[in-house]
Amino acid sequence: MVKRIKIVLLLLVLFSISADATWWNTDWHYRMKITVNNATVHQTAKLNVDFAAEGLNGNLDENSIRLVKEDDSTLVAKQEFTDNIYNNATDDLDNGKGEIKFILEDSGTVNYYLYYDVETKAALSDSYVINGNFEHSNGSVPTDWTTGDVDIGDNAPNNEVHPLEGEGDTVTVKDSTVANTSHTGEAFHLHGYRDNDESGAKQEQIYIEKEFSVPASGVGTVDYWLRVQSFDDFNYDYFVVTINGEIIDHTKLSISNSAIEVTSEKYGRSETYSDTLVDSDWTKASLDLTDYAGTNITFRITHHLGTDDSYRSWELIDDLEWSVNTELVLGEQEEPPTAILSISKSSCVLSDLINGETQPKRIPGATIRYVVELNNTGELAADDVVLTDTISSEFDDTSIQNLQIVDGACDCLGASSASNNGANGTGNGVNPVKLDFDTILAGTTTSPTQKCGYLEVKLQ
Ligand SMILES: [Ca+2]
Ligand SMILES: [Ca+2]
Ligand SMILES: [Ca+2]
Repeated sequence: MVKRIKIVLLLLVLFSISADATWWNTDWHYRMKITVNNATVHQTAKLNVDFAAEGLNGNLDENSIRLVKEDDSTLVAKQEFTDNIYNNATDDLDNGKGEIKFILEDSGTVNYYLYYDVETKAALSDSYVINGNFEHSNGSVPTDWTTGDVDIGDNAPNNEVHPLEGEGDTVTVKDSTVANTSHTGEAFHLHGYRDNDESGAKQEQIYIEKEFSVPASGVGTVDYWLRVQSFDDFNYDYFVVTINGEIIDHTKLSISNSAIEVTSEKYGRSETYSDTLVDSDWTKASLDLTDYAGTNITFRITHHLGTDDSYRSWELIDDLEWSVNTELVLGEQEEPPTAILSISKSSCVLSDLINGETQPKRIPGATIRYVVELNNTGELAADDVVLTDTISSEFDDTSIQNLQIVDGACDCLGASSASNNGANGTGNGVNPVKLDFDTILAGTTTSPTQKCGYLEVKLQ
């Protein structure tokens, strides 16, 4: 009599997916490739990204953004995402778009990867930011800039990032209402004497400087936005730009603003000093960097004050950038590769008590071999694969034995009995059975990576 067997398939596969070289970090769920054309090392790559428009569902976590080199493993050393700037204008926070900037580390036509997520990630450390726009400052301290002063008297000058806590869009100085807003974004730098009178009878200097490397070619310009707010004129209080300590020719800064007088040596308020504030509004300075190609420079803006006790002057600075490369092409949003496992289970009769191994039948006491084949057709390896199967009551589960895992496809009748189940698997006579497949490497649809699990059990 052949007993009809019901096979209970309660297959539970537990596994984790391991990363490989095609995805920088599988904790991140999205990326886009950025191709940079005509790149030169040390240029500033700049592009605006609207993540929702690129297909992101959900709220972008601004802290998750990472620029990774083409090797898909190295973080770009200088990179930032500025949420409140988009297309060179102030943009809302937390709206899934903003400006990407990073310093190029390769020349030619090169790829980078922009990784991002909707899940919360830790922010990159301050050491990565460029902060020409002051949006990445640490409170009032302009991160990645250096500030200093010379021959300062008793009264403290301004030399910090604004707006400070509690400051509004305007402040009152000497009965004048004065704009206190950035060029773009929220933050700007202010140096000079705004909040205090000058110290008197000194040659005070208050500076801010930034060091950077000028590319060897594709040099372009260094640009910054400035706003002179001053009661004192050019002959007493003025601004001097130096590179590596040498005064530049200021007429080459291309400053075009009727409130500002520029000579080769300096710039400042054009109108003579008075009790009426002159505010130049935001104006752009731009200097060709060709003379500094391939060198590291220190770019310093110093406010000199022939100090008095009442005619204050100060300057706002924002949005410094240099050697900008905008020849960036954004690829499509990609999601990480995964392991794709498929399972098939079958059985064969090895022997029975009457016929032995010759044409054995599924009768009580027969030894049945079960085989479970796992195929990985995905681009990632599956790690720690453990398959759990409950042997039904038609079987004598105390007879479970010969659990083994073999590379390749299953061969139910051809395999030899053996035991090699892994450390996370079960032993003889244990039900449910756990087969420890360990790692199943990445495969393809046409050439899957296969492993076969075997076990033997007797019918009741
Ligand atoms: Ca934004
Ligand atoms: Ca700013
Ligand atoms: Ca003055």
